[in-house]
Amino acid sequence: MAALPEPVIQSSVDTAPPLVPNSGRPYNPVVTLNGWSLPWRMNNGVKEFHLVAEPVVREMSPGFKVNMWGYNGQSPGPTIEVVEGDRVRIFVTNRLPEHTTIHWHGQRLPNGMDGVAGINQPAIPAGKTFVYEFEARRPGTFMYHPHADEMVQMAMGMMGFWVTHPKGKHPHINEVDRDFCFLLNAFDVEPGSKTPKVATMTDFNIWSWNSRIFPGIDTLNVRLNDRVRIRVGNLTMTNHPIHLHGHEFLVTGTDGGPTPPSTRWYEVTTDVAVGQMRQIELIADEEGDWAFHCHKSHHTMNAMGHDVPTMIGVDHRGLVNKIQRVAPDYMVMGERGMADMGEMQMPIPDNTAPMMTGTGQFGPIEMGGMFSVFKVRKDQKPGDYKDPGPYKHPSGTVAYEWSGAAPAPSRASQATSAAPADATAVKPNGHKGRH
Ligand SMILES: [Cu+2]
Repeated sequence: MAALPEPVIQSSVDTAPPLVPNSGRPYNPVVTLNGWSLPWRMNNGVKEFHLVAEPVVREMSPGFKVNMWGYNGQSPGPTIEVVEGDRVRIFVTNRLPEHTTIHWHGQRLPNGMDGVAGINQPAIPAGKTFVYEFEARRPGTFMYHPHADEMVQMAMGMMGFWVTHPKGKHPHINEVDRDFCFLLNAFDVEPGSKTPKVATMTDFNIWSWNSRIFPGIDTLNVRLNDRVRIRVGNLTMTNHPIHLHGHEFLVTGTDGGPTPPSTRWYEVTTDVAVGQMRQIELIADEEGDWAFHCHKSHHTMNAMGHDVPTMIGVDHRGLVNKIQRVAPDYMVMGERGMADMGEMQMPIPDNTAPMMTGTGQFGPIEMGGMFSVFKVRKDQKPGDYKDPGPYKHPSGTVAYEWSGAAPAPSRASQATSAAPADATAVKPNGHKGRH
C-alpha cells in the first residue's frame, strides 16, 4: 500500500460548490450547507479518503465561536460522496486527546468495519491511524459518527454526511438539478463560554444545522422549476419536524434507501427522528423567499430562549426604575410578547449568539437556530448557488395595512346566545364527569 493520502483540511465555513468528480464513476454531486465534500484519490480502483479526527473551532454564526471536535478542520466533518459499487478505503487518523472510532451509519458492510469500539474493533488510540475498507453496496443517504465515548464525542460535534450515488439510472431515484444535504445537531453552550457541556441529556440551548445557527446558515438558492432534493440526517437527541413554506414535497428516501414511488405522499413537514435520515424532493415552482425550518419553535431560537418567565400582560412601569437603582443592568422583557428581542441590543456575555436575529427586507426575522430560507428565482443560473438577495415582490403581492374604516364588531350579537357554563362529558364506560 502506498503512503497515506494527504489529508485535506477546510477552514472556511462557507457552503463549498459541488465537488465534481474528476476520477471514478460519474455522478451528480451534492451541496453541503456550510460544508464541503472530501476529495479522494484513486489507488488501483479503490477510492481512498483520509479523515482526521481533531479539535476544531467552529464559528456557529458570525462572531460566535465554539470549541468542538470534528474532522479535517470542521464540525461536521466533510461529506463523503461515492457511487454504488465503489470500493472505498478510509484512513482515520486520531488527533483527539482520547481514543475514537467511526461508525458508518446505515451502510451494509463487513461486521468488522462497522466501527463500534469493543464489538467490531479496538478503539483507535490517540495518535494512531486505522483503515476502514468496504464496498458501498446500496445507494442512499448515510451519516458517520464515533461509536467510542459517543456521548462526549457527538456532543462535541463529531459527525459527517455520506451520500452513495446510484450507479446509472435507478427506478426509484430521480435525477435532480440541486441536491442539498445537512445534519441536524445540538449543543449546550453556556452563554459567555466556548465549550459545549458534554453531559447534557435533553436541555440543549443551541439547535443547529451543520453546527451553524441562523443567521449563520446559508440559504438554499435554486432556479425556478428546478427539481430539488434535500437530504437531512438527525444526530441530536430529539426529533425535528422539518417544514418548507410555499411548496409540497415527497419523502423520496429514508434510512433504508429510496422509497418506492407508490409509497410516497405530499407533505409540507416531515419529522426526522433521532438517528434517522430523510430525503425530500420537490419542484421549486413558486418564486420567492420561502422559510425552511424546524417546526419546534424553541429550535428556531438560540441560547437564552429558555427559563425566561412569561411576563405578557404584566405592567412593569415604575418597577424597572426602582430595580435599576440597585441593579443598573436590569431589564424587563416580554410584557408585550418577546418580539422586541429580535432588534434589542442588550448586554449579553461575550461570545454569546443573540437569541434571535437576522434581518430581512421588511425588518427583523426574529429567528435563530434551525432556520434558513429557500430562495427560488427565475434568473438563478444553473449551477449557481450564490445568494440572489431579497426577493423582489411583484407589485400588489405583499400583505399590506388596511387603512379604511374599521369594520363594526360582530361579537355583541353572538354573546347573547346562551353558552353552557360548563360541559357534561359522558364517558363510554357510563361515568359522568363535570369539567
Ligand atoms: Cu427541531
